Amino acid sequence: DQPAAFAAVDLGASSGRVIVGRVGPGTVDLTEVHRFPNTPVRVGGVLHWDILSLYAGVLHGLREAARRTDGRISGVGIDSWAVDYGLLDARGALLGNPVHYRDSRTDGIPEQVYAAVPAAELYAATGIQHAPFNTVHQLVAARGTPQFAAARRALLIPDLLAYWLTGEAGTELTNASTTQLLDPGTGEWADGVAKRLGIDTAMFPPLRRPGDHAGYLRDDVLAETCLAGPVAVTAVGSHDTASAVAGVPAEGSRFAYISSGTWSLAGLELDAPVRTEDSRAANFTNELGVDGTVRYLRNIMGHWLLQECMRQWAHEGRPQDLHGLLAAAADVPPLRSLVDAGDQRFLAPGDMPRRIADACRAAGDPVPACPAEFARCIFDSLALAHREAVLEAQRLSGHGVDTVHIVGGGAQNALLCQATADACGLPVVAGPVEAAALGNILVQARAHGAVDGTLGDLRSLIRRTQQPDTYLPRGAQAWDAAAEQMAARRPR
Ligand code: ADP
Ligand code: LRH
Repeated sequence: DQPAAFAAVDLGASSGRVIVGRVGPGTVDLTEVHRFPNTPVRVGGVLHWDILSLYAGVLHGLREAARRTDGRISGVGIDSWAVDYGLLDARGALLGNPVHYRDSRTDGIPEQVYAAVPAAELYAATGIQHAPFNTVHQLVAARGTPQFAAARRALLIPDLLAYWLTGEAGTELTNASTTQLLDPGTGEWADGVAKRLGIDTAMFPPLRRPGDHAGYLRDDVLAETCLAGPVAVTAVGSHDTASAVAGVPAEGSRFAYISSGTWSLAGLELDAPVRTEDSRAANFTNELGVDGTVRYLRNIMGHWLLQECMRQWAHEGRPQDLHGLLAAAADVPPLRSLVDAGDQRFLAPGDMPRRIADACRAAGDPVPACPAEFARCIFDSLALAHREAVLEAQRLSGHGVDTVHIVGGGAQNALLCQATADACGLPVVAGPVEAAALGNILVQARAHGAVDGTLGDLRSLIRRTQQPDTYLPRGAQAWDAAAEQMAARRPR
């Protein structure tokens, strides 16, 4: 008997992938069947996601999944980046391309939001960090436009794709928590604050939880992908970071995680949200995870800093090869130039080398002079920000850790993994790279009865079937000094 096969659709900010996982008692075997670039498009001055191209990538991936499994997959689960949404009209047609969370339409909006609901109150109600891209700010920015007036429904990105695949609309809980309109304590909409902001949360269809049935692939989708029906779509942790944290191969609860891709999401898994004023001041967020967990974490700019440098260098006619750049960065002396990798000045797209150079100059650090020096500056800065997030999260939550897990594309970056181990003074366990797909697939497999158990049991299956790398910490003194310097630079 072949183990059951499930398809994970995992859309990251830099690429989308469809991964087939074969799951049975004691086995999880992943095959990437399709990967496609995720390239945003600026139209009329507004940065959009190319949602139809992404949907085409999903269909292509499902067709490829069918080819590899004789058309027989048991289920599909979808996860993607958080906060963004599409608006639908009364007949369910998409009104315009979803806007990218890095677009500038929310400039100045948080100030308007906080005038109506003070930041402290919004944090107490939702537990979500201040970030200009949160759905709440995007909805307030969109309010008053003809498009918004015509909208009857809002669907978060993975829910929109699931709607196109199944015809059924729902709002998956882990991603809903990133809207800054949900109470992470109750798992219900925070209607009190939403109303004061003129937002009707009923525009989001009913909530569903990871593991809930989310419909069956439509007949036209089955025909187009050559899959044999019925194929169930299961709600997974549809926020990619929720699925990635479910896919962390941790043992017990004394661990920190860093989901390292376009962003670094660094923090802890807790039983309950931390909504103190200290926590708000430190800009920690309380997003919901699978099985009622809370992802208490900080957003750090992550590999975005490097991706945007690479885009700029290519634009200037001097493209860089990632592997060559990583090797060259390893030869640059460490900790010479550091930037604050949490600084929202790095959020928008555009000439990243210049912004990094400006930040180094302003801090009195040597300005990186070549791509390898920029890369080193970025990895050291990320490692320092990882350390601060891991330490602060423990202090603010009272939950101690003895291991740091790095999952996602960045788990392949040995320089960053070692620097993070050194900076944190803790062992780093790196991998799996495709943790989000694993978390996605295991939640589906459990819903279908192909595996059973708690989140801890799913993680133990990952530990038994995947081979992570371990990086042991080497002397942390240089990092202690760097952390002090960085703290002294920040405005109080
Ligand atoms: P996202 O899900 O946000 O699109 P990923 O988890 O796919 O991101 O991670 C992408 C990042 O991983 C890239 O920006 C790149 O810097 C890093 N990465 C990818 N492959 C490698 C590799 N072989 N070695 C080191 N780093 C890598
Ligand atoms: C990572 C991610 C992150 C969010 C950001 C918008 O892909 O989902 O967790 O904060 O995108």
